[in-house]
Amino acid sequence: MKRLHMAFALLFFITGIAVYAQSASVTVVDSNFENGNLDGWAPRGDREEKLEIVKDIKHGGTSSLHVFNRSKTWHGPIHKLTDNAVADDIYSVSLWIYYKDGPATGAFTFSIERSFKDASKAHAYQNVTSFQAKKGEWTEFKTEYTVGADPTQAGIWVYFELPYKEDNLVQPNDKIDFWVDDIRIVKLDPALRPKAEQNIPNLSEKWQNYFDIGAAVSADEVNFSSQQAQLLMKHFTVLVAGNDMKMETVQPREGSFDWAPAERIIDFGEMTGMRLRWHPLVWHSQNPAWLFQDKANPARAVSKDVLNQRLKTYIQTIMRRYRNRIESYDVVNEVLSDTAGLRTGSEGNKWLDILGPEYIDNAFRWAREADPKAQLVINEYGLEGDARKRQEMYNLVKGLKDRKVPVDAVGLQMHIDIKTPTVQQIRETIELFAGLGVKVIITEMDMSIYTSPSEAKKEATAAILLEQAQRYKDIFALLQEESRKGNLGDMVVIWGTSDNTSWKNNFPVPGRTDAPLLFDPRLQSKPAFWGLVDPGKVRGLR
Ligand code: 9MR
Repeated sequence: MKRLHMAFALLFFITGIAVYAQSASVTVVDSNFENGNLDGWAPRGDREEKLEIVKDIKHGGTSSLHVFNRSKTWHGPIHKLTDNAVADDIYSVSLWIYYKDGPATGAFTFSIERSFKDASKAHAYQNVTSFQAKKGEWTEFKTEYTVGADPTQAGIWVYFELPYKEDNLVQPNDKIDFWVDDIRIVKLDPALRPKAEQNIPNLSEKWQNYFDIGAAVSADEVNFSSQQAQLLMKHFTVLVAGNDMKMETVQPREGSFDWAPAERIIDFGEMTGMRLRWHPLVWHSQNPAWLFQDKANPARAVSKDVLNQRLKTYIQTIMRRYRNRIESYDVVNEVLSDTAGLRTGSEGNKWLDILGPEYIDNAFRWAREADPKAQLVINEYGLEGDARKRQEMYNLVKGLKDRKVPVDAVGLQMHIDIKTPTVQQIRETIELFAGLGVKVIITEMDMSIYTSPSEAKKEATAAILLEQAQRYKDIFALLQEESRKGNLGDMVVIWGTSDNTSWKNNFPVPGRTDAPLLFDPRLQSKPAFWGLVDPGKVRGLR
């Protein structure tokens, strides 16, 4: 009997060591503020806001951290995580938050600040996620942050703030005090990181007779050692940047091109044999300020001649550089208004106001001149469900064709939701443009589980994921049919890989998480994925 006990004790001891040795998670921050000091938390920015330990309001124990005297949305507490950021490290974050003035529910944002090995380089800021708290109640908040692959980064800090607003737009509700408590940040054991599944079918292989399937990514995701990269290499055969090919990144100052972020994606694509798209060349959004300003007097708008020159130089610098490497370009993006006609300055489009509608013709002509073989795309959202916008795109493309402007394809972004548009509307849209002798390609597909901004945050339940899978399946069946008819170009691009990377999280509603893609936040295949590769594996799919 005794001996048996000893044997068990020994066994427990050994397994204990094994478990201990395996779990290399490291607690980096463990702040309950019980010992009365700030524990490494500091006010960020201009140090106008203040931090103090208080005892009247607390979550656990006897004290919490009170943040007060805030005057900017970004005033809040900050804490250093490391001086040496290591790509793919995952920090798991949990904390409790409280506020007592302002709206019944309030959004808070969890953000990251990074420094660089080149200490003279400005720090980078990244909003990781937002979350909702209820007035007068302690709310728990949990998230994970994965360190990106940027080889130039150095230190990382975490901070909490309110959703960003320009300083001159700050309202009293943006300046409220808040309290935080029981903050725990753990650097996860690499063994606990999400792993891309290896023994599942390859998405692209399944559709290869019809089209390639692409993904929008960020430069931070294309690190060969990362699981995100495993997912890309296994399932996708086309790559595009979600943001890193936009002009604010590519040409931050006139004549000074920063190719590095886009080229991390391009290099990864070329090394792994993927086809490449560029998004976008001409857009009204995410442009550098200098673009529309007069050089000598930035308070004045740039002249038509100079802006035309800037446009031509931009298009041709990119397309000559990547000739025979990038196959497909969104030459112009979102040129249609949400109400009528072309998008004007009142909807943010300075191109039209300064250059007139011929900027569209010129952009395509300059693009063709720079790379005669590239596929030139006019990219737009919402054509399927909006008959007016669809017809206006038809008229626009017909005009381009009549004037012999070299447009090859209409890009349907397809940021759709779980109910609309109908498969029939998508069919009509594809066939309408095919009738003009241009191809249709799908450029930014995702499928929100919400149908309106007023819908409250909800769990992606099994029933919702099944409904989503059914719709992905039905739409791809249509795409297959349209491909057979010769109406579709040979790329279908999904706007992200796993749900945690989607722009739909926190947009248009801060704190609302969405689930629009084919893989879940832990990189596991969702029913929607199975709907596209092997529907028999999902019970309830028709
Ligand atoms: O996915 C992009 C997101 O990360 C950016 O915050 C957003 C800013 O405008 O742009 C997103 O991508 C857009 C694309 O460039 C054009 N079509 C709509 C996409 C979603 O907004």
